[in-house]
Amino acid sequence: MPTGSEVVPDGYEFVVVANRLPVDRQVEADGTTSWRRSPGGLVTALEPVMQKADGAWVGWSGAPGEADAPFDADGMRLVPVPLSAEEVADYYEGFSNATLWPLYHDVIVAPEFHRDWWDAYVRVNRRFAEAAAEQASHGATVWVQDYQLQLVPAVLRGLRPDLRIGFFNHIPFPPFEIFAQLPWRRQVIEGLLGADLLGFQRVQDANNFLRAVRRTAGLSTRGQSVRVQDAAGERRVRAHAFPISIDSAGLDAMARREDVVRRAAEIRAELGSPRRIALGVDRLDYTKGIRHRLKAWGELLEDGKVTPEDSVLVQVATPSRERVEHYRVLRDEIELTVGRINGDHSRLGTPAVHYLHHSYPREEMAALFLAADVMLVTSLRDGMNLVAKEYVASRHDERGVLVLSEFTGAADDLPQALKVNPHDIDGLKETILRALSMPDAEQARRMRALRRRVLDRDVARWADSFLSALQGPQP
Ligand code: GDG
Repeated sequence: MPTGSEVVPDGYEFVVVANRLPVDRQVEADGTTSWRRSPGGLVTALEPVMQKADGAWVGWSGAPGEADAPFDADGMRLVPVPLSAEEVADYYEGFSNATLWPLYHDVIVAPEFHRDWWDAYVRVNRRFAEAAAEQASHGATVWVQDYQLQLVPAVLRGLRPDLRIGFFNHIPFPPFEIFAQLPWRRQVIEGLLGADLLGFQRVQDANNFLRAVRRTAGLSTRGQSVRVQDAAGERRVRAHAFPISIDSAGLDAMARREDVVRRAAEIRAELGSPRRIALGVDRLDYTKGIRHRLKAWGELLEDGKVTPEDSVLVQVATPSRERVEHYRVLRDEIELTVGRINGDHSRLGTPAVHYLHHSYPREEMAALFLAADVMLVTSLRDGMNLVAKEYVASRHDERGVLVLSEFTGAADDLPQALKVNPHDIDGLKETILRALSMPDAEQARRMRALRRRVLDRDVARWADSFLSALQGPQP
């Protein structure tokens, strides 16, 4: 795939800056390097824009050490940014995933504040900004992604005042009372204010950000915008909600494929149809409420409201951030709980819970969605939750019930789902029972309405609306 490292003299008109490149670096047995496309909603959404606009993507390869030279793939320029092993530990696993991630998710676990992690975050953000500044043509649009890179907008503006800079936060932005704990809150706000447009998942997140601007930077806001003064003069920065979505048509088409439909029937048969299947699909993360879901399911078995003969819970828990302590502890807790539930309730050949700590191909995920009677999304806090939208996009048969936590961004977008407060275990149990026994006609009515929304508001529309707000005339 790589085609050399020649520098394009004029630079690129559209530059995405994200922690990760949309490819994974593979080292082959003979020591050579190859790149494998890592499929994800973001790259699917941005690929057409990239190809049309002459685009570059700046990001880390996922492996520590020296960075490879920039190369071209799938119609875009990929620009690897190097991270040393220590920077991976301090900037990525440390400040991003053990400070910001818990802080921005309602402190479900306690965030850790370490000055050397912060120093690494500052250093690495500067490096990403410098790499973007080198790639962008005069007046280019640069779109910075997510919480790992909140300082990039201001550094980039300092280096290249000619650019149009956007930032999108994929995770929640916390209420000021929580954000205020961050020892470097002012620097983070100033970093973000380097952008022209800040995108958030929910209106609430944009409002939390604007309040943090007032409280931390002492600036006054007007509606959804704030005036800032910097070296280049006075600018207006806007903060709005742009709820992200998925490649709905792509997933709908995949779920209609004959092999996927056949595989879904196979899964149902393997699990002992007509058993009802409840499904959870999450990265193994404490924000996803997997323990709450297991608690509710365990109690339903305990109460005899579900039995392993009539229902089964399938929990896919994709391995995630396994070098971060809280994630190791969570995995142990979940596996202990699953073991207990199965020990207490399973029958030979009929487990009460299927727990799968793997990552699966997209086709298998689509087949699982299509096979599941009930989808359980019980996050304690979630920026959006794409799994909820993927379940809906897969259900061309207009069957299945989505149980959805109120604490997800998706809850604002999917009003016909059955809403739950995952902390209310009794409420969660009742809702699961209601979902398991919902009549076909009601399932169809709800699913039809959900599908209209998910198919209409897809990820391409999300990218278009953000980029037209960013590139349009500045108010
Ligand atoms: C962050 C925010 C926001 C999971 N297991 C497998 C697999 N997946 C895919 C899902 C889905 C994606 O990973 C997970 O997306 P989520 O939105 O559910 O959650 P986060 O990873 O926490 O994402 C979140 C998102 O950013 C986008 O802005 O919605 O709130 O936290 O697409 O299907 N895919 C495959 N195999 C697996 O085993 N192929």
